[in-house]
Amino acid sequence: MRRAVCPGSFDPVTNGHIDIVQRASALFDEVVVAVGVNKSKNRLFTADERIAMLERACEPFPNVRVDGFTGLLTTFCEANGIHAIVKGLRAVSDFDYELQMAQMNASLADVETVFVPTSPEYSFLASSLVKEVATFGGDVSGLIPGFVNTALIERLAERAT
Ligand code: COD
Repeated sequence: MRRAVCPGSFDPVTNGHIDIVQRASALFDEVVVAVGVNKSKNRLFTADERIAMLERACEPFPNVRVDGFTGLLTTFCEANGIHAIVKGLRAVSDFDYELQMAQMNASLADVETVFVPTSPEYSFLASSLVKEVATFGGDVSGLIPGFVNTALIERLAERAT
């Protein structure tokens, strides 16, 4: 079985993430979307919330499951029999860091990183920008699933009070 992981922070999941997961699901028998849980990082959504949002967003893809992981991604790969990491690439700026991580991961475990180029309509899309625009009242409803937009507006309103 060809199994791959799509790792990320997904704080929150965007249409750009979903596009990469969907395309990975067409290339591999099974895809695990792995949510990195790093307690030292200040996230807008908890790990459980991010996992729940991804599970809902990935419902249309039967060979995709969602999990959380702590520690090294390569440890998660080894524990799950995964030898392929799928990463989305938006721009050259992504490539510099992603290449470094790919080479480090390959030195740690028997894993290959597969880069999937972003679809042009998502090339500017990042969770951090979505949060920033939404914080100042901008409309990001076309960039994230509707239920994520609702959760985002609610969470930002809670934070503002
Ligand atoms: N179009 C295409 N791809 C996109 C888009 C878009 N619009 N937006 C995001 N992506 C891709 C990113 O390029 C990335 O590949 C993936 O989606 C996830 O993005 P994010 O921003 O949600 O997640 P990141 O980049 O913060 O996740 C980083 C990891 C959690 C994967 C990384 O930190 C990690 O592996 N951590 C575990 C600790 C570890 O093993 N460290 C050693 C690394 S060598």
